[in-house]
Amino acid sequence: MKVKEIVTLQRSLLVDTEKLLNKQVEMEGKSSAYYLSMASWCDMMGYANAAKYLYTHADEERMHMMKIFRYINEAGGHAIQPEITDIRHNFNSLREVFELILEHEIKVTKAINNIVDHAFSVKDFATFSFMQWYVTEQREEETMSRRALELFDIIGEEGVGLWTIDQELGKLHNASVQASGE
Ligand code: OFO
Repeated sequence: MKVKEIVTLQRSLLVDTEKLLNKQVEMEGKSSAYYLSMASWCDMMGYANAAKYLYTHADEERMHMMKIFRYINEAGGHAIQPEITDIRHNFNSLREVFELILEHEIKVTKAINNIVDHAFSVKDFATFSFMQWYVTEQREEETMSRRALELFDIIGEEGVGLWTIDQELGKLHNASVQASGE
């Protein structure tokens, strides 16, 4: 009997779904590493609140990764610890950091939607239901990233602008921590 057949007899998680979920594990792991690297750059540059925001965000991304990781194994699959490479360490400006975050979050939303679409099409309603948490989370993360980026236009970067933006990022961080603790 071929490996694929054995797998099908012992679980309802399809091989294709497992592959997509493992790809998402990698994406969340990369997000965590990416935000940790950005946090370090912000810290080094003296943007203390932006750093705090990003350290927390990096932890959250690891939590996102682990939720899927455990789900794969609980469903009878094999969660794969991803290779994390090609992480950028230097950035041109604080604004660039937040532009990259929004761009990245939009990519993540597309990947999540793709898994949800796949799960529905193969009638894997357990995975479909499990992924709903991520759908909601991505909506919140995109909104948050957009709010952060808007600060640069609203406040402006001249004079004490960057200092003020960093203060506002601290408030955004506190609001998000409070909301996730509710
Ligand atoms: Fe995992 O939500 Fe951001 O990337």
